[in-house]
Amino acid sequence: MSKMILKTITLLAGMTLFMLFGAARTIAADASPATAATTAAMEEPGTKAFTLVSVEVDDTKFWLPSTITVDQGDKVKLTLKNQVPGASNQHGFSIPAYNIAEIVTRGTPKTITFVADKTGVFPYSCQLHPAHVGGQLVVNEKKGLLLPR
Ligand SMILES: [Cu+2]
Repeated sequence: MSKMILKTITLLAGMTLFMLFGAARTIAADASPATAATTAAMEEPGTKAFTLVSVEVDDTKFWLPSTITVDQGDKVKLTLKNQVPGASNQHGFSIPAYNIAEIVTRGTPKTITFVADKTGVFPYSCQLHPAHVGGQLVVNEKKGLLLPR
């Protein structure tokens, strides 16, 4: 008899937890779009964080997004993900002007940080495969002369 009561209590406790968690998750889901954007942009004062993903579309490999823009002096944090399918599980990511040259293995994101101390437009690409389409890092002067805000 007491076993049955115990089972009932356990079941009720489980249902309560489930309901509480369900409610909490709903609230989190409602709040997340704005929170996620804010977190990405303001992770740390003066830090600009981006996720760059290597993908393949119709037999062509790309690092996306194709342009990232920061201000001179910003600390830049790049999370690099290689999601290109196929036999080769490694692609490169390089910004020669900033002496950056990384190898990114599929399934193992890599995070790099650097200070954007030089202004200008700097190409990024995969140093392992010249045909792999890259993009550009735009570093504006402090006043934002290249792209007004
Ligand atoms: Cu590549």
